Amino acid sequence: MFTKKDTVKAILRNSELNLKEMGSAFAPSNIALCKYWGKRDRELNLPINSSLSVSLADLGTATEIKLSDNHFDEVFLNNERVSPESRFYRRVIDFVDLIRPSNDLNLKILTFNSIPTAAGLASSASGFAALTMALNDFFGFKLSNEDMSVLARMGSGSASRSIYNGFVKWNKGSNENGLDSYAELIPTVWDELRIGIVEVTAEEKKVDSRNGMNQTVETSHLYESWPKQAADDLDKIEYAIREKDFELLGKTAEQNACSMHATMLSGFPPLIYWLPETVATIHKIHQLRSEGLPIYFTIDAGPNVKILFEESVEEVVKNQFSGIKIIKPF
Ligand code: 2P0
Repeated sequence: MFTKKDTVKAILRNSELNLKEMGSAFAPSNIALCKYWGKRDRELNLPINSSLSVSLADLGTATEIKLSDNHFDEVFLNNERVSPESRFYRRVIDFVDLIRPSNDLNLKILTFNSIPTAAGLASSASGFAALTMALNDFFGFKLSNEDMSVLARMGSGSASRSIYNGFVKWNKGSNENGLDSYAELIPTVWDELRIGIVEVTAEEKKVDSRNGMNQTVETSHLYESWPKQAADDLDKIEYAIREKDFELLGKTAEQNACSMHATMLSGFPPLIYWLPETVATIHKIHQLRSEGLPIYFTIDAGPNVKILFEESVEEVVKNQFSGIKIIKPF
């Protein structure tokens, strides 16, 4: 079996250590229009299906890395020291341990999130992408985006997509070693596209995505139909992006998200990330759409709703959904 360490060895085989005083990077968060849901390899985070996302511009994670003045690793999140006992610290340092060339290099890692942590807005995606890019910068490895995408993927699957801005496709790959499972940029610019985030709650969810997707794959009979649906949706979304066909993009993304949630509902115990306000927001979107407003939604493994629309209806959307945060991805 191929391990994470084997992957790092393969990626770094031609890289030389060229330590800088400080490494830094910013990575955007991303929202999938065709979702990643289910792993074929849990050690390497290899997905069952390919996925496609759009990055969220300046909403994401900035990371700075330097040598620690102490004989231990230090992690800060939004200027506050993170306890070495916490899950956050462990996940960061386990990842750093994979990549750092020597255990003598104790690091000080400063992480700044411009999104609420664990509010269904994929902070692990931007977090591991920024950490990967900042480590690459600090150690002077000069890795390609594809190589960094492979590394980030091992921290969190969706992080493979947060290496880039804009539309991003994560090819599932077929190789057991996962070296062909990385994300690539789709170089289409869609200036008019907007994403509105309706934050139903900023509370941490009870079942994280990782456990949610594993539980679904193990127990949902509907999951069988998911890989084919995801592949078909991906084709449609790529076509919609190429043709700038907003209706096709919106309705495919909405159906893809609802199908993913259907697989969660049909597992056991049923996994229901939606709250009453989530459902109310969905009904409101459908009502407005039936009145002629071209808006669609997508929802990740959480209760928050992301509304997809174009610039021409921005004012109407703002007035209809109070407190909505509107993002211009391009
Ligand atoms: C996505 N999600 O494509 C899907 C849709 C959530 C729902 O990727 O176990 O945190 O770290 O690989 O990346 C969230 O899953 O899971 C996710 P791991 P991750 O955005």
